[in-house]
Amino acid sequence: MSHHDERTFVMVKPDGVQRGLIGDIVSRFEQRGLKLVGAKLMQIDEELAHDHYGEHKDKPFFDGLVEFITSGPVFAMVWEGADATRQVRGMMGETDPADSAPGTIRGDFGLDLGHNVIHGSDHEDEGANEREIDLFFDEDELVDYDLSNAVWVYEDAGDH
Ligand code: DAT
Ligand code: MG
Repeated sequence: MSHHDERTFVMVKPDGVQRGLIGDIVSRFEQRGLKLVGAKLMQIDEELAHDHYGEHKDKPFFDGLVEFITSGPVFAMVWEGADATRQVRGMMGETDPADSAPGTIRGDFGLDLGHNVIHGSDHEDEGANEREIDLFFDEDELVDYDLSNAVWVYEDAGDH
C-alpha cells in the first residue's frame, strides 16, 4: 500500500466550526477516498499558533491571523491517501476564497481572505505535512487501520 499512505494535516478553522461546516468538509474527504487517521476538536493557544504559522511571523497580517486562529475551537484532522497533501490543497481552492473556483471548499464557503474556513499543509513546502502532524497530534492519537473501500478507490489495491 506504499503510495497510498501519504498523510497530510488539515483543520477546519474557527469560522468553519462556528458555521457548522465540519460535517460537510469531512464528507468531501471521505467521498474522495481519503482515509481519516486522526481527528480532534481543540482550542489552539498562542504558543501553538505561533509555531504553526511561524513562516508568516514577519507578515503584516500575522497578529490578526494568530488572533483569528485562537478565537474559537478548530477541528484538526490527519487524512491519508495517494498524493494526499496535494489533493487536499486542490480541494481547498486558493488562499483567497474570492479567487477559488466553485466546487472547492473555499470557493463554496468563503468570500473573505481572513476567514477562509480551512487549513491544509502546503504541498510545495517539503515535509510541511509531517511537521504539522507532529505539532498537533501525538503518535498514539493516530490510528492505523485498513479502509475496506480501498480496493474500490485504488485500481492496484486488491481484486476489483
Ligand atoms: P494557505 O492557508 O492557503 O496555505 P498561507 O499559508 O499563505 O495560505 O497563509 C496562511 C493564512 O494566512 C491564510 O489561510 C489566510 C491568511 N493570509 C494569507 N495571506 C494574507 C493576507 N495577505 N492578508 C490577510 N490574511 C492573509
Ligand atoms: Mg500555508
